[in-house]
Amino acid sequence: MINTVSTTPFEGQKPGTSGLRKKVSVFQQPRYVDNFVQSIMDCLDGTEGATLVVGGDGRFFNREAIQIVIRMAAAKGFGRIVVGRGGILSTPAASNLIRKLKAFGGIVLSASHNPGGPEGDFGIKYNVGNGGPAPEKVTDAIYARTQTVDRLAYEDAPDVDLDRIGETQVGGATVAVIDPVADYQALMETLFDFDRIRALFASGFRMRFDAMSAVTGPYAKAILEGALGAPAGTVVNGTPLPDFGGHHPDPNLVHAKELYDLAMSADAPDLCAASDGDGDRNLIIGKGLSVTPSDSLAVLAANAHLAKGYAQGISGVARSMPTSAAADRVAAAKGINIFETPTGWKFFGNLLDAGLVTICGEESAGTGSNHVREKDGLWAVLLWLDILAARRESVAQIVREHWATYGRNYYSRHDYEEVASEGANALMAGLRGALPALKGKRFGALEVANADDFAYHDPVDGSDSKNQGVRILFADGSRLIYRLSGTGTAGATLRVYIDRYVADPAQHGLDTQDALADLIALSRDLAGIARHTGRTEPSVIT
Ligand code: G16
Repeated sequence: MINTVSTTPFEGQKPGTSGLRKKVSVFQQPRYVDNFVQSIMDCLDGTEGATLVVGGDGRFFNREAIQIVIRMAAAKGFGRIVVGRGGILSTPAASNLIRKLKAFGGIVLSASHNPGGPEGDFGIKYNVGNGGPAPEKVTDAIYARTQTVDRLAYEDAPDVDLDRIGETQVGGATVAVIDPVADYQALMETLFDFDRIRALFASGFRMRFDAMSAVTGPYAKAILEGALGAPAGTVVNGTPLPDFGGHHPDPNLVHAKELYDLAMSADAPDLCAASDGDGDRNLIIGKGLSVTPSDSLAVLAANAHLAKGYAQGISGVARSMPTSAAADRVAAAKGINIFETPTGWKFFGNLLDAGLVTICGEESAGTGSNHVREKDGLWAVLLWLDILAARRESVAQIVREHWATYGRNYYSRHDYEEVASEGANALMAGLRGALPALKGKRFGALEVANADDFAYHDPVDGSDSKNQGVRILFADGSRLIYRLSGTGTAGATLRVYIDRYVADPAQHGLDTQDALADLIALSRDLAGIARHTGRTEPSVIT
């Protein structure tokens, strides 16, 4: 039986860079989740009897939200609702299941790398049938619906036992609770040479994988310690906790500091790696050398052919605009496609579907390929492992050789988190206003070759996305980029991306912040960061 109740819209249910993200307390308001999920349902046509994949990163409020999604999806007429046991599905595993099961779509409950627990963040994201995040035209339609939604429809049924593998009936829908790891692991076995990686571990190769008490624990334990024979204890913080153990599950040098310190110590393992809340980001650190996400993308693109899943070569690479141009040089050398898209994994979907690119990546610690339509943290770690197993060189050797071949992009992101929105908006408006006059201007040795607000024309569906970040491009190839984060939940986060290309190998050994010092100083002056935000230093440097 379907129960219908009336509702009134909530303000501000606009999906950001990656779905709707808010404080848990906001989502806990009666009807808040329900309104958003109903708005998703109201935008879907042809769901009768179709399959919906549902899962999340195990954070606080995951289970409650899943029960609401199940009742609403059943009322919508979905025939099969596939849920990961315990409500767990990493974002890439959800993407894989949507594709494998030819599902209509999926709902992923996660606020990714944002902190969890009752005081933390929660999020809901809708993925379409290709397994990827809904494109802007879909998220715009969902947002429009949230402003008019007036009725909520639920199948009248008790809660589903999420911890027991098996099937239950909820109205006309069969709810299948499945092992969240098995299908994902099977996919990884098709891409990588597990025997070769097993031999690497057997030869004494040491690794630490920090799952940050988030979703990748079960996946990493099964694959690294199980299938690949890495010693027990290789995976740390491997049990998903509703509050991520009180930590910020963001695999960067600030929030994974302990891992970084270990990698820089005398007793460092050969590889240190981490993933985030929902398992789509990755951090790669070799002995004494941390690999920037932009460099990691370039190295993976240059070496992917060593893995069996990419032995035929890759068709192209896509990177988000703020990501350094390191991958562009690999694409140029290989004579393959290169695309520059706005920030947000959703912009890669069409390029991957059309076969124009095989590998994608972002400066925000995301890398992935056409195996799914999300970025994939563990996939990136396994590709690195497979390359290390094939080359039998250290991470540092591989990266230094890469720089010697292609040149080095010194790259850093400075985040000014939780600043007042008015100041952040005024800063961006000021920059936009200054753009026309910037061209040709000199700042010391730096000359502005071009300055614009990035716009993207999707070559596949012809859509246009404007105002995607202010770019100041210098004559020597250096760049300063400014944008406001679309994933924060409090105030505004200003991101400043600083990029300098250095071809000469004799100059490749500098400290990154030193190599960028003049650009960093200019980034603050030019935008009036202290004046607009009251901050003289960034809160996070990656
Ligand atoms: C999401 C998006 C990424 C984006 C990142 C940061 O990642 O999927 O494409 O690069 O946010 O976005 P912003 O700079 O707007 O905060 P995740 O891992 O949070 O889902």
